[in-house]
Amino acid sequence: MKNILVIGATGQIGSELTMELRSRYGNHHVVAGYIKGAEPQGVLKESGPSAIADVTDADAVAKVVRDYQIDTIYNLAALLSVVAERNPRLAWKIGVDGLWNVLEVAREYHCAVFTPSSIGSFGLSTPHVMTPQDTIQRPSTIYGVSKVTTELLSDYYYMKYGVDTRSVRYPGIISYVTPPGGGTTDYAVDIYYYAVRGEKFVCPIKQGTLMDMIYMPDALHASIMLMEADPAKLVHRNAFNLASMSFAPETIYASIKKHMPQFEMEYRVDPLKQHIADSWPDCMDDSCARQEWGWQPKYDLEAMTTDMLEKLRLKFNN
Ligand code: AKB
Repeated sequence: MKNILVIGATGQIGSELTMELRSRYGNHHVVAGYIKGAEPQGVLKESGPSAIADVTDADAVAKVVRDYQIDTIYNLAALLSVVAERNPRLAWKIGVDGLWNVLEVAREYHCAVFTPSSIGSFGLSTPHVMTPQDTIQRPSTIYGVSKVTTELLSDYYYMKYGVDTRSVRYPGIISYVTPPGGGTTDYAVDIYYYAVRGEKFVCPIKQGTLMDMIYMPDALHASIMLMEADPAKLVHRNAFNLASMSFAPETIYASIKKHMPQFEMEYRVDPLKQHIADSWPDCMDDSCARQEWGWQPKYDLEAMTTDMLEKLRLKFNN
């Protein structure tokens, strides 16, 4: 990777991935791609180049790729599961038609492409415990349908045109920097904000609902590691199960309570979020990622809670 374009650079993952890539490859080698109305701010804007890169406009993406001699694209443009369910057409336009545009540009300009998939690519008929790498993928959400399609389309471009496509199935990502917007796993981020602000948390997910989660530093590390991996060792490409920790609401609550005994939580289940959560794995088997490119997470729930609380206290000055 010499010159990298991050599409969706001002989003939850993109804002941190862009900065991490800049620290590794040099500020001027990483372009923050954004859409109108979501311009980079602060250090993201000042530390390196940025350009409009809207996946629904193939010419605009091609121009950035040409202007900056891009050889690797991180395509993070997507709507998360809950918002996608409210606007399925837009979710498809960004997630699938957008990827098609990116892959066409990548084919023409010989770029490698990373397009994340998700635990959302699985459905009720998928084995929920230690979900295998290769298994049933019949999701019931448009988010899942588009994620399965992006996995297949990425494989297709690799097989037919030799485009170097790679991907992981992200669990719910937890971070203290940029809040997520409209995901089913967002509760596991929100809960820390409520705890640090000293407020009671109302959990939209039922007790006992297990989902895979990952702390942002591990998610970033995995995404970069995979793109740097030796292609000769990759049996799979789109997309690797990526696991780190799996917990239910009562477990993350207990983890926070160890640091803040006065913290309170009650349940008020959101039917849409619960329906989506119930269709996703309890925990994935990520042994292919471990074997093929050496994936190994650093954070478990306790280490993440300690770091999240510390960083959020600094952020809110309390
Ligand atoms: C969501 O909840 O929609 C995302 C995901 C797990 O893909 N965080």
